Amino acid sequence: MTLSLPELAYPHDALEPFIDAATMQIHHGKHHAAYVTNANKALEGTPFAEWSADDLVRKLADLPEEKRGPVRNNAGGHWNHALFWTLLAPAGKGGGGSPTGALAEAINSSFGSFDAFKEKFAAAAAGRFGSGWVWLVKNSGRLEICSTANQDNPLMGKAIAGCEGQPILGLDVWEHAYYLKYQNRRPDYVSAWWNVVNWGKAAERFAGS
Ligand code: MN3
Repeated sequence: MTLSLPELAYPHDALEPFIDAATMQIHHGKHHAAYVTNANKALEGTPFAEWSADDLVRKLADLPEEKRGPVRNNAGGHWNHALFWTLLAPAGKGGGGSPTGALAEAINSSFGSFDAFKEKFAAAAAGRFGSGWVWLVKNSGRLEICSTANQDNPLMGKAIAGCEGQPILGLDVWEHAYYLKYQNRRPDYVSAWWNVVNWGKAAERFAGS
């Protein structure tokens, strides 16, 4: 089994005007596709080519040293993007609004309110220097916000990624995720992104974590 590029559950223009079609085409069809190709290339002919993306990111330390760098970047990139697409939905059709149920309660009890959570998450996004991701994770039963550099993710563990737990929500803050429409205005991209967050999917991940 090799890694493969997942189909999007919505057309490229479905997230307009918050995330534009050209960004979606390049982000999914070029950037994500390249992580898949490069991860498969790095693993070709090794027993690790049989591993799932989940195993590759969780068990990075078990890989031979010369494979760890390319797998961290490319299987990490694949894992992160595969999750990211599922956490987006067209505004008003599954995207935007606010969380409900157990996830809403957990956000309120961890951060005080949904608005306070959004503020803290946006601050983490603005504060990530260079390329990376911002996460809402469930770590030892608690919700936390943390961020990772490059294509690291919280499943890689604190020692590797500086952030750990089960990702409930993830936001790509690489420039390729927003530059065509927002140029250097990362905070505007983050504000727009709230309109297309698939809270139903995040709630499912929370319930299953
Ligand atoms: Mn990206």
